[in-house]
Amino acid sequence: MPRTAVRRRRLGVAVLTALALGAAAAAPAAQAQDEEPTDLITNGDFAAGTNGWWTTANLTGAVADGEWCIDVPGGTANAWDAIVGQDGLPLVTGESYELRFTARASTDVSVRALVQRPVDPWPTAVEEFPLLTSEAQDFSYAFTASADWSDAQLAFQIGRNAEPWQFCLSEVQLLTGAEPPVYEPDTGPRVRVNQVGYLPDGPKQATLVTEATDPVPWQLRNAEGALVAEGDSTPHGPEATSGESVHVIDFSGGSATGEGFTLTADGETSYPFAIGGNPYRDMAVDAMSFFYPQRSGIAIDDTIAPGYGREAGHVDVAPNQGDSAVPCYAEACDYTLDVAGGWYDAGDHGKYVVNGGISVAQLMSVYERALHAPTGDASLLEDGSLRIPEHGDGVPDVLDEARWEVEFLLSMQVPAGEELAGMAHHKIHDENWTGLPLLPADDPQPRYLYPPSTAATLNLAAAAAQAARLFAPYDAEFAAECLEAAETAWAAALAHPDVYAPDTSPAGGGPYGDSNVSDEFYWAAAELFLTTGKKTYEEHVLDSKLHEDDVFGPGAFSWASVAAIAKLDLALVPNALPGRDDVVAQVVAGADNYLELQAASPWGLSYGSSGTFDWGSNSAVLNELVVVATAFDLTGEAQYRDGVLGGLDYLLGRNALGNSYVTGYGSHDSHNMHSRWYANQLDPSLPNPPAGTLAGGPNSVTATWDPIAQRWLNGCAPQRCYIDDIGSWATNELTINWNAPLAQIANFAAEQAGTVSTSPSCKVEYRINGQWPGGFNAQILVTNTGAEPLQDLTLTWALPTGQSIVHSWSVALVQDGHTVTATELGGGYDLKPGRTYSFGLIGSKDARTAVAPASVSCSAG
Ligand code: 9MR
Repeated sequence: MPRTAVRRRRLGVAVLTALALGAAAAAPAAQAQDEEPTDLITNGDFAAGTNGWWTTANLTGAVADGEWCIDVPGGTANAWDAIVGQDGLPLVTGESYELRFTARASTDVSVRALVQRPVDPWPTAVEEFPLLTSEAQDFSYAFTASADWSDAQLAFQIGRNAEPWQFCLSEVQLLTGAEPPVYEPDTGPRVRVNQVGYLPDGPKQATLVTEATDPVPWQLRNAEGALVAEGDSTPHGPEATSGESVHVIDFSGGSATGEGFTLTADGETSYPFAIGGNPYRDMAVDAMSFFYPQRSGIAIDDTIAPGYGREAGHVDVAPNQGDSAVPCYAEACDYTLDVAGGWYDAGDHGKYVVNGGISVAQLMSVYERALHAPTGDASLLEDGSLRIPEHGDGVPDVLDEARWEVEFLLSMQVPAGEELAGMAHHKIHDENWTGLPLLPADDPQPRYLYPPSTAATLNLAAAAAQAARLFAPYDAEFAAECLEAAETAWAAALAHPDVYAPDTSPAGGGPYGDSNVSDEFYWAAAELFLTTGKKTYEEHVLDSKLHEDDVFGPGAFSWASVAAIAKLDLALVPNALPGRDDVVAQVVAGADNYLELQAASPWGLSYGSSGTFDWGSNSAVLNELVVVATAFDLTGEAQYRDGVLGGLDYLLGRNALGNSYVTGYGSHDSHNMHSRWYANQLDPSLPNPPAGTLAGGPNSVTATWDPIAQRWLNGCAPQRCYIDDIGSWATNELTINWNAPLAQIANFAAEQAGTVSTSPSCKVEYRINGQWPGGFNAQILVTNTGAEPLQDLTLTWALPTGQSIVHSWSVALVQDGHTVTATELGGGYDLKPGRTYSFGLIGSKDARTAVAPASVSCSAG
C-alpha cells in the first residue's frame, strides 16, 4: 500500500509522549515546516477524562491510564451509526497535518477514521480505515488540507458491527507542520510488460521507463534464463499521459513459447509473462462469471462461486426492505413495482436502467458476435460454460446471465394505465448512501424508484430488442415478451422524447444524468430494426443525424453515449439496411483512427491522447478495442486483431503504474476495488473481488475525485491518477458496464490464440440471387487474388439469424448451428491464380429479408 501509515505493533497500553501535551484550543494559522508542530486536539491524552470529546448517544465508556475504552453496541448498519469525535479543528489550505492515534479493539475490526467538515455534503480531508486488533497499534496518516475550515471534525466512526465490541483509544494527535503525503506506488520493474502474456503470432511490445536518450539493448530470456532474443529499444522521450520518459521495446519476432519469460533492459527485469497458451480463455470465463455474484435477489451459491457465497440481497428478509414493492421517491407515483433481481450496478446497492441496458447489451454482444464473426465460436459459450446456476437448460450461459438483467429492466417499466405507461424508471436505490462494508442482505434502508426518463426507456428498448432476437431460438415466449416491452418502450419514448434524468441526484445513488438522447433513439431504432426489419425503425435509423456522423471519438461509447453501439451492430449483425456498406466503412474508419493513435503511443494506448482519463477510463480503453475488434470481424485484416491484442497490454501491466487492472491476472494486480461486499481491505473475513474483475482505472477529472484520491493523487499525470484503495470510488470501483467490455475483448482475444494470421489471398463474393417467402438462393464466388495456387480451400461463415441451408451444389456444405463450412470447392482441385470457383445453395429463412453473412473467411491447406 502506498501509505505513510505507520503501524507499529505494541504490547500493552500506549505511553504518553511529550508531543501530546500541548493541547491547542487556539491553533496558529499556517506554520512553517521547521517550526515545532502544534497539536490541534484537545485532551488527546485523556488526562482530563473525556473533556473535549463527544460520542453518539449509543456509546458509553471509561478512561483509565490515559486510554478511553468505549462499549460499542452491535446490530448497526453503517460506520457512522456510532461515532467518537472532536469538533472545531482549524485547517488551513495547503498545510499538511499528521493524524496520530493509538487504538485497539476487543475483536478484529476496521473503523473509519476521518477529518471532515460536519456539514452536508461532508467534505473530507482524510479518510482511513485502520484495522484494529486486540493489541494496541499506533496509526499515523499525513494529509494536506485543500480548503480553509475553522470547524473541522475528527471522527472515529465505529458502527456497523453485528456483535457488540469494545473500542480503546489513546494518544490522539492532529499535528501541524507535517510532511505532505507523497504518492509512491509500487510500480515494479521499469520494463513494463503485459504481465499475463502474449500470443505467439501476436504483437509483442513493452515499454521501458528511462531517462536514456539513446537506444538501449534488451534481452528476452526464457524461464531457465536462456537468452531467446535480443535487440535495441526505440527511444520515445517524455510522454505526457504518464509523465515519464520512455522507450518502446518490440520483441514481436521469434517463435519461442512457454511460461516465465522476462525482458531485461537498462538494468531492470520485467515481471514474468507467458508467450503462448491461451490466457484469455480463463479471463473471458472469469469476466463473464463476474456477473453472477453481482446479482441481486438471489442467494449466491458458494459451490458455484467459491468464496463468494452470500445471502440473497434485497429480498423481503429483514433488515432488507426488499425490492418486491418499491414505491416512487417523494411519493411521485401511487403504485409500487416488483423490481427484485437484476445486477447491482457496482460497489453500491443501486440498480440503474441506463447502465443496466448498456451492460447487458454488451454481454449479449459477446454471444451475438460469436454467431456472426468469422473467428467467433459460439460453442465456447454454450450451456455449462460459466460459473452460474442455470446449467442444463440448454441455453448458452452468457444468455442466461443476461436474462437475469433483462427481466429486471422489463420490471422497471411504468405499468399500463399510468400517465407514463411504457417508460422506464431511471433507477432504484437506497434513500441514503450506505457505508462500507455492507453485504446486500444487511442493507436496512428504504429504497425508491426514481422518475422515468427517456434515456432509460430507450436503453430498455434497445436491450430488450436485442434480447428478443437472441432468445428466439431458446424461449419464444420470453423473446416475444422482450419484443413487446421494447416496442412499448419505443412508443413511450416517442410520446415523451425529452424527459431527462438530471445530473444531480437525491442521496443514496448516482445520477446517470443525460440530457441528449438522440443517440439513445438511434441505438433503440437500430436494435428494433435488426430484430424486426420494420420500415418504421429503418426510417428512424436513416433519418437520424447520427447516421452520417463520425461517432468514434475518445472512448467510442459509454452509458451516456450509445450511437457507436448501433453502428457496430448494424455493421456486424446481418441486415438489409439501405446503404449498410457506409456503416461498415464508418466502423472501419473509426478503428483506423484508434490504430493511428495506438501506434503513436509508446504504451500502445489509443485512449487518452487528449490528456483526459475519464471516470472508468479502463472501460473507455476497452470500448475503443471493441470497435477495432469489430473492424477485424468485418475485414479479416490482421492489423485490427493486432490492435486489440496490443491494446490489452496496457490494461494488463504495460502502463505507468506497472499494474494489471484485472484482479487475479498478472504479478501486480488491482484487488481492493470499491465495493460494499468485496471489502477484504476493510474486513479480512470478506473476499477481494473475484478473478476477472476490472478496476475503473485512472481518473484525471479532478472535480470527481474521492477523498482517497484527493489525498494521494494531487497533481498526478493522467495515467497515474489511480490508487488501488477501496475508498477510491472515483478511480477504483468495479461496475457491470466496465466488466462487460472486458468480457467482449477477452472473448475476442481468446479466439485469436492459435489462429494463423497469414490469410490466403482469396476474395469471396456472396450473392443473394433471389428470395421468396420462406426461402432464398445464393451464389458464392471465390477468386484467387494471389500468385500461388490455393489448395484444399475451405470457406466458413455464420448464417444470419433465421436462415438455414436446404440444399447446395458444386461444394460440400456442412451446417453446424449457425456455422457453415464449405469444402471440396471446384471438385477439390487447386484454385489457380486469377481463377474463380462458383457454387450455390438454397436456404430457408424466416420473415426477414435474406442477406449475406457479415463476412466469409477463407483458408487454404
Ligand atoms: O460511471 C459513472 C461515471 O461516468 C460518472 O461520471 C460518475 C459520477 O456521476 O458516476 C459513475 O457511475 C457510478 C454510479 O453513479 C453509481 N454506481 C457506481 C458507478 C461507478 O462509479
